[in-house]
Amino acid sequence: MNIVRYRMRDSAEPRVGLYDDDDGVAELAGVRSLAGLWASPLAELRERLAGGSLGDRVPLGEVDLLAPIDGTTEVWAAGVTYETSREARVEESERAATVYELVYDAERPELFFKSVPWRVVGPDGSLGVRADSVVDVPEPELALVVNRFGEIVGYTVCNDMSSRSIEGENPLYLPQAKIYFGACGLGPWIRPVWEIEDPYDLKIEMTIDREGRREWSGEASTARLHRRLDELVSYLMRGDVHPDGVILSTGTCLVPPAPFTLADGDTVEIGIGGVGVLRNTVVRGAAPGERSFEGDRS
Ligand code: DO4
Ligand code: MG
Repeated sequence: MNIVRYRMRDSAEPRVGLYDDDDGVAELAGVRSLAGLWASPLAELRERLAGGSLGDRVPLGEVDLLAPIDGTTEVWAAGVTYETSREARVEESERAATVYELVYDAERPELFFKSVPWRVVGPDGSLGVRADSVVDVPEPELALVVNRFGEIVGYTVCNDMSSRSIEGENPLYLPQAKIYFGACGLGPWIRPVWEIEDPYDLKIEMTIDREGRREWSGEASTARLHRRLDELVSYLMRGDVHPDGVILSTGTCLVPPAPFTLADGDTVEIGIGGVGVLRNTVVRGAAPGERSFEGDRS
């Protein structure tokens, strides 16, 4: 079972439903938003999904999947949670390398704000690359869906798009390297927590295709995560509130090495075993005004 946010092709109204390989997509009656679901404790959510009344089934190919986030649910992200990421930051930021070494082993993890829902790019949407950046990569990450009580209720795939050139210049430029139009991909849906046996044993794969050729590919596993998932959530929730729940991306385990940089038209596919595959294309360097607005402020 997967929790989906979607639109029928003949309607602008976002819906919330369940998707199963065999049965297609069915609307969850009476559920108006995902954010509303994250207001229930985990046990209640599970009962609600198991016993919820469902609308007619529609094949997946007949709906448009939307980014699985709405309301005031924010996306946050953890950084330097895999050795691969620590090494990549040290390499890209000669003058400030020690901050990354320190944070990898520090008790408090690096957590940063990533996106509000309307900026999030859903399945098949266009990711952005800043016009003032020269080295850019996608970051394939397991993302946790956390309810307002701090319980992990599901998993999804996040692409934490990053400008390595801007971040590498100075770590204080992190928000500019990480938060801009088209910088956060999310989807294709949410897999409930009770359906994933071991979140520390998930294969993460990423491919980047350019003009019909494979430009880069890599794979890793959440087994290499240097922190516990509940530890990351506990730091995110302490001293703060998330009434509509929160999505917490858990950091990248794959970084295409320099001089690799994304090009306009690249296709990025990120697959996480048991969770799903998120596929997007890249628009490089276009000013927001030159791009069609695909976000959703409902
Ligand atoms: O420290 C900067 C960001 C790191 C990051 O996004 C990651 O490790 O995934
Ligand atoms: Mg990241």
